Amino acid sequence: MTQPATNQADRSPTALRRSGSVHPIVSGFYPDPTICPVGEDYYLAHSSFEYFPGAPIFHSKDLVEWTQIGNILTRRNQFRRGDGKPSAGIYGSTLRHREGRFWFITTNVSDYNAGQLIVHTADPAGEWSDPIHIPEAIGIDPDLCWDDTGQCYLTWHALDFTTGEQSIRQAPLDLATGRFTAPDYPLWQGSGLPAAEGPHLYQIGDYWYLSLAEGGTERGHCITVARSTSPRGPFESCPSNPIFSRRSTIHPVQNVGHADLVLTPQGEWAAVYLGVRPRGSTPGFHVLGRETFLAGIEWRDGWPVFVEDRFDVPVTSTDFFDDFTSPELDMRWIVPGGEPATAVQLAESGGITILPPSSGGAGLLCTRVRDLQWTAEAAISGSGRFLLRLDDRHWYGLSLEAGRVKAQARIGGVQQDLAEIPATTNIVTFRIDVVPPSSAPVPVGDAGPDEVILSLIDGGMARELARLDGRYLSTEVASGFTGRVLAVAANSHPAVIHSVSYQGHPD
Ligand code: 6LW
Repeated sequence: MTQPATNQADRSPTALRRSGSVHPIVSGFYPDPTICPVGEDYYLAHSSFEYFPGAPIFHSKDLVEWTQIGNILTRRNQFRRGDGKPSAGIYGSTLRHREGRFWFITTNVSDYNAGQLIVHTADPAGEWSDPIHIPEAIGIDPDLCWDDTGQCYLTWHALDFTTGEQSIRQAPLDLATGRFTAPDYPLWQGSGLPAAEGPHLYQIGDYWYLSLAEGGTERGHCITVARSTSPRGPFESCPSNPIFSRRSTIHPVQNVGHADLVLTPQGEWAAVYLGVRPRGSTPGFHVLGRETFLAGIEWRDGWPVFVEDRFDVPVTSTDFFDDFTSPELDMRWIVPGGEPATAVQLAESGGITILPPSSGGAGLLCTRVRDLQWTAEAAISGSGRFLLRLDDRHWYGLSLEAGRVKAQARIGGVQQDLAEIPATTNIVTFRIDVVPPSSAPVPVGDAGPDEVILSLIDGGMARELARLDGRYLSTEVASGFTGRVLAVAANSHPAVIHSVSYQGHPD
């Protein structure tokens, strides 16, 4: 039986919408959060899958307001490309700080035979080290902890990528070499639900607490915990597991799991965790990927209890205007399966040239969508595309080539031109609007999560070329672990992108 995560008397949708747990602290496709405190500061990192640079890292002073300070994996020798397929690449991770140094351990599933991957640094906003691989630890979701003797332990979700056999395992680790200093062994395997993942160990008082995500990262996701007097176990399962879940509830944030606990300088505990905001008629469609949320943690009878509305999380602006005049690309820009340096040339007069894939580059540049409703525009000349994409088989967009403007859609194996008109100016401005669905998601309705409007700005007015159901750009339809991104791309010729603007429209 799940303990009531809070003592809220009123759990109606209206009441829940007022609770601070409705808004993410980092909105958009920033999943698998891992957090560490350093003095009065907090640092937060995320999985990033096939996108490069990988593992975005954020900073905060209050756990609520976060600013991205960089990406951890910025060199290909840290993040070997592999097949670059959708939802491959960088999975769940752990960020820790010890004796003046930051440690980040993760899995590149595009290079899974290399085992877990560790990088470290003294400056989290700067360059991180070359990788230390741990070939004895095949699987995902690695965690690092240290006991009072300074012995480091690697705990991870051992996964045989061919047989699918899986378990939570641990080994004492030599961080300098990435080698086990003794054979690995099984640890607590969770409360019995499938997909026990995301292990994190914390030494708190007389106990070592081991938290897990169980149930899989969909609607059955939950957080469980066990404790022991040793990091090696044996572990005692919490009698009220799962200690946090939204399964079988009407809460607007679902799929909650994959938590990491953090101790504040004031001696209180909190937790970051992932969740999704599904919209539309059943089964509900989430389009921004898994986002990062914040809860308080109270201790009752020696066990952690989630207090989901401890923090009031405001909606913060995610708006931007980029004319690419800065000497380097802004850290928001990422490339699926490739690297910006081979896809993009900064033009001296501002703007960028995106080279077509035939040149050997990825042919596009992306940035995460961070709001449920928003408007974006891109000024393009010559040849080019402006897309809302989930992956290379699920996207809606506008294309300029040979003086012709097209609205297009790709859903799975089907691609369709939806409208075609002549371009009326050398530099065209494409606009994408995402708005609520026109049909209300009544209990038995068939509404998608939103509608995507593709327009050409013509004579200062938005000329609508297509209006599409957003459900086909959701994770429930496309599958995988990522979320929507905005993309500017080349056609068969190089694209000149003069500027991109984005404006969120909060609920
Ligand atoms: C993550 C693991 C998971 O590493 O999905 O569903 C993986 N659970 O914890 C990618 O987010």
